[in-house]
Amino acid sequence: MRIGMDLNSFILNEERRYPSATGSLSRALVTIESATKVIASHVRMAGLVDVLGKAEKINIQGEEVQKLDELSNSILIDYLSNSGEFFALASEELDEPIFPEEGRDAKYVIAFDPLDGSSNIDVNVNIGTIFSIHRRVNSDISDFLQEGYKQVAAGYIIYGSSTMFILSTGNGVNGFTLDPSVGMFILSHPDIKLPEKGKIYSFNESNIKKWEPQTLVKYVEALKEEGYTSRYIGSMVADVHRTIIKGGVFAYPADKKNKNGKLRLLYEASPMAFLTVQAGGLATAGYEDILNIKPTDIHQRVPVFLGSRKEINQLLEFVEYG
Ligand code: AHM
Ligand code: MG
Repeated sequence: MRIGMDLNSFILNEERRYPSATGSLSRALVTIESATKVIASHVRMAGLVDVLGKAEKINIQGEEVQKLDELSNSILIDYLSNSGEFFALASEELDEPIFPEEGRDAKYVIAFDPLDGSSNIDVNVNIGTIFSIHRRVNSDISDFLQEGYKQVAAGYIIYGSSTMFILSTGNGVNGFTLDPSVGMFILSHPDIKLPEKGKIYSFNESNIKKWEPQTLVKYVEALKEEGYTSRYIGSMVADVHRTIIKGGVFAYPADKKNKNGKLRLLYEASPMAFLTVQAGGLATAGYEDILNIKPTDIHQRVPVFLGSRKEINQLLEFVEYG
């Protein structure tokens, strides 16, 4: 594995490590790569869409202007369904999973958040796509209700000052940066490891009075005493990306209003927990490791605390869950 290798070559190299591999997962990942490159190109145009599409919401090519999150969802559904590599698709944007005709013999199911942090589009802040792949087992909706530790692959694409693809197939975490001049993701961050300890905490502190349990407040006070600084973008992909690179803690706790927090287990918490743990960090809901939670509903929410080992262990000392 060398810096500068492109994502496709990397995926094929990984496949070679498993002589019995059929190439299905590789094709699945390449499909995600293609779809997200298309999304990235639309994200780059986001500021112009309203301007170009003002006339009756029809854009310059005469197409109807779709909201970027809906568009991202349609692009992913289109690519993933047609690939024939997925038996079922579950999207944060859809009530029910899709079982594409082309995927009836496929080996995998995929859950995804097509455009996370979409409230940030209007202000040109980073947003992203998150995905989580499990093996097909029962050939029904219960295939999405497998624990997070059983993920075959997980990743996110961050549409930021550059576009990056962060991927784990259970063998560490690697980061690829899109080189727009050639349209390829290039390995720029091999074998990402979270620092044992960071300097940043990332919570929406405006909810502090509502947090449950309230012992969390003492935890954040302790971090402040220790000299931590605060960063909160409000795009999970961006906040988690910073946490994975720089260490520290990202959290979305439960609160009086959101008894299970805000973030979704399948589309957000579980893939991000998989990546964090693969990068040497920890990810917990407080009462249980996120990767050990067996989902009961495809849209269920869960409290999220993830980051460096020091901060998460400290959190577990402060916060008592009954
Ligand atoms: P979304 O799926 O509607 O975009 O919501 C998820 C986002 C996450 O990206 C982010 O971590 C969180 O919501 C921010 O929530 P809040 O504005 O309550 O702090
Ligand atoms: Mg989301």
